[in-house]
Amino acid sequence: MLKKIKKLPYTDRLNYCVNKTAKRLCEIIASKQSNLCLSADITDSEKLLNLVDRVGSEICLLKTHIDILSDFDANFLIALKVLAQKHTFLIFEDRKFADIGHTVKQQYAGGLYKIVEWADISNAHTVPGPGIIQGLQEVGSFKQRGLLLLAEMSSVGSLARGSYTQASVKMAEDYTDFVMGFIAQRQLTQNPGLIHMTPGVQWHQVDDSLGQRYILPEQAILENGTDIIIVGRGIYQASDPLLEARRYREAAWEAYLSCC
Ligand code: 5BU
Repeated sequence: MLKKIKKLPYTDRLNYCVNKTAKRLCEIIASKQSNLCLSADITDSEKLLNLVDRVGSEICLLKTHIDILSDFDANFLIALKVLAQKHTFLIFEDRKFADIGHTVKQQYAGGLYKIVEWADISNAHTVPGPGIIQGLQEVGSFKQRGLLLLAEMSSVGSLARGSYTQASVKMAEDYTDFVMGFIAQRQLTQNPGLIHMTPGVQWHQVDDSLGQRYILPEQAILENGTDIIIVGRGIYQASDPLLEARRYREAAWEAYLSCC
């Protein structure tokens, strides 16, 4: 017998979000009826933009790995922003910052990618301690960005578990003006203002050959209590990515509604 986790509708949850990007994300989720994030791990910018234009109607959030693009230039970001406006989704750069505050501040604001300029959301490991949040916040809060903490990972043998995960939750609760939630495999806090996003979601596979471990969309939301599913290969490797994105969106949305 499935034990369902109780949730508030996103239209109510946004009232609990301290972070502005979290509020905006809740609004988009509610209006598009989509708690689906596409992980667009494509290395060619034109192909990536075509994919995003095709499935943009189905997603609330687009997750990028900007450093895997083989032909990155600033025009790509302009085109991506145009698509984000056209389809109304936010952009999440899955940068996984992991250094001391002083260094991550420079990585967030500068370098080739200037992530803070265009990514509404980014994420950080908690292994360095709260200084990583403070460093990123010095750059990000000025632009009202949101940060997700990596409290758990989807991969086999991940060390982000137990007391590490609990300490990450405590860190988030200490910085709710900038930290908007978690990357995790399940709900970690009852605080409705913090959003849980779960990667490693797919219907057709249980794992890949490099340690990725998949769960089903329904399992992620109904059993584990997450808020947003992150799907990559399950969508962009499908023969019809739009149809597949729509199926993931509908499944994740129905699952969430049934918890409300
Ligand atoms: P997939 O194709 O759906 O397996 O892609 C998953 C994406 O989520 C990929 O970009 C990973 O880098 C990302 N990811 C993950 O799979 N597991 C994690 O714990 C974290 C990120 Br954090």
